[in-house]
Amino acid sequence: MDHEADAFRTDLMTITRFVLNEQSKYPESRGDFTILLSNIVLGCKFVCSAVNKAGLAKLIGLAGDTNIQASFFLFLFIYFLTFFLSCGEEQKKLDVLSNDVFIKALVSSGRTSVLVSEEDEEATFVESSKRGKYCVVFDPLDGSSNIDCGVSIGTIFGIYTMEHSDEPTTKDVLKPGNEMVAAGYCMYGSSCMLVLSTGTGVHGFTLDPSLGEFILTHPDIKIPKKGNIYSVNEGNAQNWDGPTTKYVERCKYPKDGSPAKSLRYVGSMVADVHRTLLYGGIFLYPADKKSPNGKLRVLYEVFPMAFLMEQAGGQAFTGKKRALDLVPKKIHERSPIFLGSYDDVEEIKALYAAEENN
Ligand code: FDP
Repeated sequence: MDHEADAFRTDLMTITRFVLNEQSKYPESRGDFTILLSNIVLGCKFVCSAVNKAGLAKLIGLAGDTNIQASFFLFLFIYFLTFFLSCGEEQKKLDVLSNDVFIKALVSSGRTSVLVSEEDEEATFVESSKRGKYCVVFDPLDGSSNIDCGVSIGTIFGIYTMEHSDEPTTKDVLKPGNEMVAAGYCMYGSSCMLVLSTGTGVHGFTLDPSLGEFILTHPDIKIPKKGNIYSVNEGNAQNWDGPTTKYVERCKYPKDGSPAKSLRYVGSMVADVHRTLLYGGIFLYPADKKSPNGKLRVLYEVFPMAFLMEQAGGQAFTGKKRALDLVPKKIHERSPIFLGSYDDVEEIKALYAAEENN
């Protein structure tokens, strides 16, 4: 009997219900944000489905091209040759497809004016008949070097409000991250999970594929105050500056008698930050001699993740200041980033402060 009741949980908190509940707290709200968000959610579902099918489509497509009358060895030769030749191509297609999906979803929402995507060199200015009061910065498929091996990848987004009704310009998104009204990411992994903050905590929703709905599974996520994992591309260690080198050394050989931290690094920002958010610890992509501004992009990687970290009780630091206080000058600007558990980020902040004092 209980089993049956479980199958009809129409009282579940879906993401739509959640956002409508939030909206009802602001009686003056006209539902614009709810409409925008439902379009972002739709984009995530499309990309999730495309990512899940990517590996399969490649195999089915190739099998369909193969003449089943051909000899077994010829079949194997063509199969593997085409398979390997198509690998890079497939990756590019999924990036471009995801970008198209989000641009279409955002423009058709009728609630956006300026869009900045990692995939497009220039910002997109929405035609006047479809304009709305929001600007969205996003990376449609972050961690793309992980697509072909099926490792978790994701979409990252941040939302700003337009404060005027003049012609939109890039100035509308070249604002400090602390002016964002919402940020989130969707991770396409063993499950599809959307993590969102509208400035009142961080909430995680898992896609139920049978319903096609994101269900609230992780309400009010709080990052542990201190963690025991560090996450960094240690292959760049020879080019790091003093404070980063010292910090990672301390993770491995703590001086206070505490156990060494574990290293976990997927190489997909969404996956690495998601684990950091849930388990605690620190994710770092520091500056190095080759990349003095680090690798990650301010608008659609650093800001949204920093926003989520702070909302979950953690911190995000650039090596010089609070990440959300940066004021970007260019839409694809980069910045070093250290984010995660409050105490862990505090430690790296102290090392940079000590260096500055010397
Ligand atoms: P990718 O190049 O695979 O798209 O900025 C993109 C990003 O992945 C992040 O998702 C990830 O955290 C980082 O780059 C990985 O960079 P490294 O390969 O240099 O470690």
